[in-house]
Amino acid sequence: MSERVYVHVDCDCFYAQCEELRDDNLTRVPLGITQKYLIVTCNYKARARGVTKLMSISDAVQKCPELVLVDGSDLTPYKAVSDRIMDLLHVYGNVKRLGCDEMFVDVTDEVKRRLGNATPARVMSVVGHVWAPGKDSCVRQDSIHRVMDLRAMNNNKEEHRTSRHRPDISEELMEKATTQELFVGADVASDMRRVVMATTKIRMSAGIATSQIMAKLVSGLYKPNDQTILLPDFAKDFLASLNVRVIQGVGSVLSQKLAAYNIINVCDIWTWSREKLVDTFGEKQGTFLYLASQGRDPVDSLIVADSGEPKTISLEDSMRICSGFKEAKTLLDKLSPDLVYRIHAHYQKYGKLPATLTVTYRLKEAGLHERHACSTTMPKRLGAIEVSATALSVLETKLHEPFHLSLLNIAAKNFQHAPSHSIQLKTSHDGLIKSKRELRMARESHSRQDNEEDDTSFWRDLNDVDTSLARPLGLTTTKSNKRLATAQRKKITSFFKKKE
Ligand code: DCP
Ligand code: MG
Repeated sequence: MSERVYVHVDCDCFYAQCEELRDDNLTRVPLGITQKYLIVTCNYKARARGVTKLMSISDAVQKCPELVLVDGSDLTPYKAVSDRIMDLLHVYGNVKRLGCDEMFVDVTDEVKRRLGNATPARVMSVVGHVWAPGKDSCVRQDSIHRVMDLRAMNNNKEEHRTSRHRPDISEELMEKATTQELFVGADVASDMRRVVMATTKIRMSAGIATSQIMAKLVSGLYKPNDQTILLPDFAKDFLASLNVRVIQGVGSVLSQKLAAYNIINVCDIWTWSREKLVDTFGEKQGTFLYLASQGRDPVDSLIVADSGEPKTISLEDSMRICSGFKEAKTLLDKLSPDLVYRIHAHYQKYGKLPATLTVTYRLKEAGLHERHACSTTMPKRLGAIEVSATALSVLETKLHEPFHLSLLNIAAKNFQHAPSHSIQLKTSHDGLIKSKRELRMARESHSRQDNEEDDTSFWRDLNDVDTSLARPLGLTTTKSNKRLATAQRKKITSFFKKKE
């Protein structure tokens, strides 16, 4: 096989599905999962009512007054489901995790195995969709908050049930080995989705392509619970009119740089030679842009066999303002017990402990993507108090009061097989913290101040959204948070009462 075959999978409304697993009643209602003042995701019933991911709670409730809200600030159950899915996918090839609910799988060897040594017999029927340029090919952005979430314009489930999923593809293209291999790749993707569904009850969508970049872009076209193939011959057609931001790896800083040269859409990159891109953006970024604009991955992007072991464990919190070491300490005291808990879980699974503690902060006046990181040695006595104190002393070497932080992140890195006597791992309880309640108690026992805001996702730094910008008026104070929480509770209680 000359090309690789990649499958990108992405769970549908992931946190919402996880909550539906915990409570079947939630499958029957429009459901929004909240963190602070945002709907981080919502089920497809809610989406049909105009609710979108990352909409403020107040806007969402206005759009859909029946919306049932569930707090999603404890990520432990979502992480557990994510890990189970990851384990199931290893059977099909090397897996790379991209976010909590999305993964790439290199299924090249599995496709080879299914094809045997024979020249691929012509596969006539294909599972899911094949994207091809033409009258039905338009794509749109799913919500204003996420440029990279693309959906097919003609994503009408009723229509698809009756229509053919395969557009007209020339005989010549059908004969190509790559086309046939991708069709077999689609079978593999379909098996993966079926196994994940049968084992975890989680629905996923998938994209199948010869590059990771394209597999990811087409994966959500027919969400929920469907899949799409992109043939390499159509990659440029697909990319032409899309904003450069859809390319994974083009963030807001790079897209602004590109805009300064009038490069807005992917096809604008094509007017530049590879040499000119390298001269202007440097060897690495220039080559990346050149290849990505053609739907090709960077040269070093092969997915290597991975034990699934995370390299970093991090937690962070964004806040409106933190303007002194006292407030920073309160935040660190809140984050540290969870970090220690996760280090403990990591130690139990992989037998490794982190040697480095990194503190990252964002200054309010600086840009959204400007973060400062500083590292130190992990304290020998690895407990929440010690971690918090070490993190604070690192901050003290970098900052002078008054300062204005809008984000604080603490991370454990550089995991090593440590002799058990070299570090004393000290969770906040005697033994492993098991339940959500215990975790909360551990957090509270280290938090001097009664702070209502929960820590944000350790996956949150995958997001390009400045949550502080989305904060709606009227939901910013502790009082209104309390009112909101009470309103949410009432809504949920009344929903279940009605059900009975
Ligand atoms: N998430 C989050 N904060 C964000 C974006 C997402 O906490 N800014 C969480 C909630 C999502 C999960 O990550 O459930 C996965 O993100 P996706 O973008 O894949 O969204 P969903 O899986 O919820 O929906 P979709 O069906 O569009 O994939
Ligand atoms: Mg998803």
